[in-house]
This record gives sequence, structure tokens and C-alpha cells, in this order.
Amino acid sequence: MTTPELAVIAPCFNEELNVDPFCARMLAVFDAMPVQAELLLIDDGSKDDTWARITETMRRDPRVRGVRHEQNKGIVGGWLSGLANTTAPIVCLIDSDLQNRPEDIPRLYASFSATRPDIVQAVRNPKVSGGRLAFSKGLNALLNVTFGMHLRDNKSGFIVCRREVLADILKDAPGYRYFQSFIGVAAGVRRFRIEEVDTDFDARNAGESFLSNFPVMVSLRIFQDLLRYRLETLRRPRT
Ligand SMILES: Nc1nc2c(ncn2[C@@H]2O[C@H](COP(=O)(O)OP(=O)(O)OP(=O)(O)O)[C@@H](O)[C@H]2O)c(=O)[nH]1
Ligand SMILES: [Mg+2]
Repeated sequence: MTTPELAVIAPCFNEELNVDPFCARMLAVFDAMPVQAELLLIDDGSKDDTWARITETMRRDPRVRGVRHEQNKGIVGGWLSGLANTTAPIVCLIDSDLQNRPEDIPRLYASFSATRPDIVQAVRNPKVSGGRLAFSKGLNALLNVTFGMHLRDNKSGFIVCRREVLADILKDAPGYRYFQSFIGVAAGVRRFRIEEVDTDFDARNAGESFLSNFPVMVSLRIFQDLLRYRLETLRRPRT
């Protein structure tokens, strides 16, 4: 296979029930896309059969490539391993639990190709409301106010961008526990141009959610990360 134009990077943590349907939908999307693409599945130290599912899919289709973390490194660790294992010039980050729809990637990619912004960010529109949605909207508002931005889904990590853009953003990640929520603000402090595209956001396909409806401890830690990142980026010399 020649170097693909697009690499889709999907971290997987205990997603044994999601790997097969996720890959099937991703590969159908690749078949219909105008460019060559590859799928990087990062097994993030799963304790279930995620890696066995990944290796089985790799055997069936050379466009699927697996990377395995012996120990859990978190979502950002997964993104970094994806970047380190592809030479594709354009990358897409997506969850592997099918909350983000693989079928939306062609629209994100088309939007990226049309105007070449620094980042195309999916605005995730869930169909159900509830505690998690209120929490998410509150955090979105807080990120926007704190960083002087106006994104509709600031912490969405379903994006398409050039690989250098993602590598640059992730340079800020060390030391933060929830940097996966800071893609938007990290782009904002760099004055990157962000294009927003509406997408549907589904319920997790299978497996356990890691968060409760009102994740108090997580909220406190994200808040701590947010304050620290704002202070750190205010001290930075303007480029
Ligand atoms: N939570 C979590 N997810 C990870 C980790 N490493 C990789 N992932 C993957 O990152 C993606 C997003 O994580 P999710 O746990 O789905 O995060 P979420 O959508 O905010 O929460 P739930 O779906 O409700 O659990 C999924 O595809 C996970 O498999 C990790 O250390 N923790
Ligand atoms: Mg999820």
C-alpha cells in the first residue's frame, strides 16, 4: 500500500464488543471515499479481548493497523501512538465506541479539503438530554469564556487536521489529566482557524461508560487542568 492520504486514529480501551462493528463501518466508509485511508486502532492496555479483535481485523484488511499499549496511557496517549505510527499527511481522531459516526468522516474531510482550515471539528449533537449533556454544555461554556472563544462544542475530539497541527497541539498535553478536552482551546491559543461541522452523537454502542451522569471528581480535575492551562498559556510569549 502506498502512503495513505488520511489516517483515522481510534483509541480503544476495553472495546471488545465495539471493534468489529466499528471496523466494518469504517472500512465501508473508506471504500466510498475519494482518497486512500488507513485505520489505526490503539489498544490502550485493555483487559478484555480488544487486542484479539484488532489482530483479527488486521488479518482481514491491510488498511487496518493495530498498536498495543502494554499499560493504559489514556486517550491522549492513544492519539500520540497513532501519530507516531502513521505518515499520512491528514489525520482524523474518532472514538471507537461508535458515539461518533464513521459515516460523518467524509463530510469532515470534504470540509477540510474545501477551505483548508487548520482544524475541522465535529459538533456533537446528542439525541437525548440529561445530566451528562448539561454537564457537557456547562463545560463547553466555561472553556469558551475562559479562553475567549465561541465554539459550539469546544471539547470535541472528533476532528480532521494536518498531522503537524495535531502534533503541535499535543505538545501541550504532558502533565494534564484531561487534555483530550482541550483540543479546541489549544487550537484557540494558537489562533488556528477552526471549521465546525454538525454531526449526530449516538449512545455508546456497547460496553460500560466510565463516567456517571454527574461526574464530580472528574469535573474538579478538569477544572483544575483548565485553570492551569489558562495560566500557562497566558504566560506564553505571543508568536
Ligand atoms: N475513558 C477512557 N477511554 C479511553 C482510554 N483509552 C482509550 N480510550 C478510548 O477513548 C474513546 C473515548 O472514551 P470514552 O470512555 O468513550 O469517553 P466518553 O465518550 O466521554 O464516555 P463514555 O462513552 O460514557 O464512557 C473510546 O473509544 C475509548 O475506548 C482511557 O484510558 N480511558
Ligand atoms: Mg464514549
